[in-house]
Amino acid sequence: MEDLRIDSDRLWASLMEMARIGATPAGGVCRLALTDLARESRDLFIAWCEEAGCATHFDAVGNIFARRAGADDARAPVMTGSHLDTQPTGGKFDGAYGVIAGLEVVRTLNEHGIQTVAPLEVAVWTNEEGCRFTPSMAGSGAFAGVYDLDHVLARRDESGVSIGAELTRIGYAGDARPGARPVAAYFEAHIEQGPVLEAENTIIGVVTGGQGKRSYEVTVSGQEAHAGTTPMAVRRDALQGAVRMIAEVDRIAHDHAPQAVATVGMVSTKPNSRNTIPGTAFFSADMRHPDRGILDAMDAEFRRACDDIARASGLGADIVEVSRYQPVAFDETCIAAVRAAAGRLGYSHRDIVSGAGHDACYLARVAPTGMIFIPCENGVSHAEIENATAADVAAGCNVLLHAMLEFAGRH
Ligand code: HGY
Ligand code: MN
Ligand code: MN
Repeated sequence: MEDLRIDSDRLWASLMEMARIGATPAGGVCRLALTDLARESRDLFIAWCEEAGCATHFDAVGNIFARRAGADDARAPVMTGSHLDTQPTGGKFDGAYGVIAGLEVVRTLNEHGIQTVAPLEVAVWTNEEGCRFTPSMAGSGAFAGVYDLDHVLARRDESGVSIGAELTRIGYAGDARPGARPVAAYFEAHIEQGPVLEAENTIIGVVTGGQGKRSYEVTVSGQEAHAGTTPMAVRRDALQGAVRMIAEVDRIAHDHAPQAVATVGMVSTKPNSRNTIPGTAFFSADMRHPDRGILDAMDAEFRRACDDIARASGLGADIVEVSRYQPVAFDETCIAAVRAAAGRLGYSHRDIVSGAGHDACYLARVAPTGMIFIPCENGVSHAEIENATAADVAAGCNVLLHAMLEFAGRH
């Protein structure tokens, strides 16, 4: 078994074929959750898995599970997977790599006639990115009991369309309630999406856990008025208030350097007219830190800053926290299996905490969980230039194969 390896060319070819669904002229992928492109990618994945002899099903939030029977099929499955939805300016690897790597594990075991004792499952989690619908990681969150099924189905995008309606429209509204079944272990392969592995010329990240995140939507309310006739002293300009609050988001992260990060990715105003003072402004805020206490302190500072600015400017500030998760530690036995597999396979490796959120962060609540990172070019992700090498893609998949085999056993 030690010399068992995946087929790198087959893995790369399937990754590139999947990347054609939603391909952008700049070389990226735009495949938002539950769109027609998402359906196309889901259909392709299911076709590949059924060609590989898997039984497939999907649950009530559209999480897909491709199951390869084990010799003792009554056992809880050893699971892997990730997501197929992308950011608007997404790349070929974020999410899709973990899904296709799981399929390649199945294909490799088929090719070598190897049956595992426990069954294997490859999962595709719904709405991991959280850009079309909030919250992010909604599918894995429903599976792990973080979110109630009805809460997820009722979430709406900016046009008012709900997750439930889109699942029905694209044919992925399953019957099975998410979760409520045992998982022996979960492993997820993913690009690091940051600069550490590449900077250290290291192939495998042995992920020990993930940092915490708090995600907000802020609505600042003032008063529309004429841009030409309203004296500065009497204005209640919602956008000017939002600008000062947004500056505080950045300051708070810098005050908690070097580990804190904070991002304002969405800004809009109403009526959004060049000669009317904005009566309403909206912005998102995303704050993260590996330490729970510091993340809570950042939250308190952010809320206080918004309230102080609103009061000083005669504005209203409504802060809605759309999602949060605490820093998570992965399972020691899964971490050890990843580290040992990387070592046996001769890959340079190092422990690392994930800066990004992943479905694994929620699976860790219901199953022993580990992750495998590989480098990405210049540490860039959530961008059309996102890139990884075929060699690193194959290395991560080989580690995934051997870590899963350690838990599933060979018949
Ligand atoms: O936001 C995240 O960390 C993930 O990429 N959805
Ligand atoms: Mn991802
Ligand atoms: Mn992502």
